[in-house]
Amino acid sequence: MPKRNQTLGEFIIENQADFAYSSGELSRLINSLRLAAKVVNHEVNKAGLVDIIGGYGETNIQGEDQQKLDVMANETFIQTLTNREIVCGIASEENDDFITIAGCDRDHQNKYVVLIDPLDGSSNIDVNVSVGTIFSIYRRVSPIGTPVTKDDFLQAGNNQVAAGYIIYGTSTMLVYTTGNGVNGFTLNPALGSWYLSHPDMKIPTTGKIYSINEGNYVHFPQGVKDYIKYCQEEKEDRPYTSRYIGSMVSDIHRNMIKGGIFIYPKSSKATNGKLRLLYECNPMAFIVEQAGGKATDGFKRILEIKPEELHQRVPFFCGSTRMVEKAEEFMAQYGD
Ligand code: P6P
Repeated sequence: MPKRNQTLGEFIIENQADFAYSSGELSRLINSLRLAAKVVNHEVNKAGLVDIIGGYGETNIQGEDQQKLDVMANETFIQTLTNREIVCGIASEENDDFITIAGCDRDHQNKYVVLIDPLDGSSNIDVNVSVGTIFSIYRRVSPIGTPVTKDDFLQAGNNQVAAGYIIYGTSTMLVYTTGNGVNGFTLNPALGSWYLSHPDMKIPTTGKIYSINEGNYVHFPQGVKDYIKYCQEEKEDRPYTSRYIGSMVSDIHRNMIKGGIFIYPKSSKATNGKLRLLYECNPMAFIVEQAGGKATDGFKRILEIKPEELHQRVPFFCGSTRMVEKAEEFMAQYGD
């Protein structure tokens, strides 16, 4: 049973047996992510003081303007994971293709691949709103000691061995699962240590918060429009409260604690929605399901979707089970 205020290091050692197949590699992998998170946290928190805020002058494969912190975070996580020689491949929102770690085709026996959104919500950076990092970890499916292949990354979300997010907010938290529940650790920046502040996190089965960008209302499927009106009705348990930060990690973290639903649906402007399956929806879905919640594309479970492309997008309905089920009822009336 997790002990409140245990450090992350103590927690990992105590729960080593929980890491499926792990010969300590997964523990070392989580440890390297927490080191990178501290570096990124330091940069994010001082961004206002140095010339690191603002555009990097280039765009990523998503066609989004890369923010300087995006690039810094991406380089930090990739370098830390590479230096520690724990993984054999990395895929990132900021990189067009996956990265093969040198040596994984001969020297070392590394068996994990990591998929990462190094700084989610980066459009909020310049306005000082919380942003986050999201990571997803799989065992490779190609033979150990050979170069990684795209199939190592295009695995359904229910194959994940671990997933987590870091939220750089009023405090910095690392929230992750290895398939045995969800635990949240808060960074004490003075000591550089992470403390177990949210043991065994469970999302409320229902809630009163809905998170969706209603600016796109006219472009939504009818089922989404009907659900939004349902949330706004004057009834015994409604209207709900609308909260939308524009940083998925922040919106979902709030809903994890208070209960709620986050929806980024498809629309006539974005026929598969905006969020990426591999390094945004799958890890968040794994975490929310492990906390007792639900995550679908409005119809089917996110973790059962077989990926076709590294950067593919999916519609995303995620949060308190009862709320996701109610939204799905409206979606089912129209079938798309
Ligand atoms: P919109 C941030 O860019 C992000 O990927 C998610 O973190 C966030 O939920 C979404 O996009 C916001 O998108 O179109 O509502 O601004």
